[in-house]
Parts: sequence; C-alpha cells; structure tokens
Amino acid sequence: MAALNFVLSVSLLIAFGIRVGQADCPDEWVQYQGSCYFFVNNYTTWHGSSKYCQSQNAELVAVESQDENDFLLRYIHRFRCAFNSQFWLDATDMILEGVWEWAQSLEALTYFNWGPNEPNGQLNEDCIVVRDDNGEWNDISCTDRRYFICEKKNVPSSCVSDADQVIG
Ligand SMILES: [Ca+2]
Ligand SMILES: [Ca+2]
Repeated sequence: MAALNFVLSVSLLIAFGIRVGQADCPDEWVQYQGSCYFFVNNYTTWHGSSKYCQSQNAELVAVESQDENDFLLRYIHRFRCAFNSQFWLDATDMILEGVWEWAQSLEALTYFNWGPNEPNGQLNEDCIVVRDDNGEWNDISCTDRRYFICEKKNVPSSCVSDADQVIG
C-alpha cells in the first residue's frame, strides 16, 4: 500500500510538474518561454498599438534577449505575406531623450538590436520598431503607423485554468 501511494504521489508530481511548465495562451496567441504573443494585423500608431494590447490584458512586446528577437523574426518570416512591415516594441525614450525604457515597467532596456547608425532620430523619434527583414531595430516617430505584437508575460499555467474550471 505504501509502495502504491509512493507510485501515485510520484505520478501526480510528474503530471503536475509537466502541466505547471506549460503556459496557457488564448486562441491565436503563440507561446514562447513563459509569454504569449499576439501578432496583430492592424496598422496604427505606437499609442494606438499600446492601447489595443492593454485592452487584451497585455502590453506591446518587450524584447529582452537575442533569443526572443530571433523567435519573433522567425514567426514574422513564416507569415511574411500577412505582416510585410515593421513592428512596434514597447520601448520609448520620450521621458528622457536617449534613455530607453519599457513603457509598461519603466525598466531600462538591457538588450538592444539597433541597425547600423541607429538610433538616429533624437527628439523626433522616440519609439522603436523591429524590421521584418532582419530583426534590426530603428527609432521612428511614435505617430507613424506600423503593425505590432502584444505580449502577455508570466501567463498562468494550465493547472490554474483547470482549477478555475472546477470551481466555476
Ligand atoms: Ca528619441
Ligand atoms: Ca531612426
């Protein structure tokens, strides 16, 4: 009996462990390393993009590593026909020129992927887009229109949504 209990506990732990590791993304969102991403097929300003993401309980994408930049670029290339354009990031230097922060957290950027001679916009270019062809970044005017990607960070695991279903 004790042995059976042990086997059951281990099985439950393994099942639980596997489920905890999985993120649960809404339909049409893509999961990558603890975040869900939504590639929005809508061409608008940085503020408009940011507002839209917030309406989805998300933020404009914060790209914090080469890994994440590479993932986004791979995805953009897969859907090249739908998204033949650059994408807004959540970063801005509108508060203090030359000091780039993520708008959502106000944390300073630690990873950059500037293209050659960027950023070059000074006070006229306070928002960042990622290029769809090579993933390099460019500062441009926040009132320009571009496509964008929303990101939900630290999304709840499947077991949480399962629990919700049981309670609900
Ligand atoms: Ca600027
Ligand atoms: Ca620029």
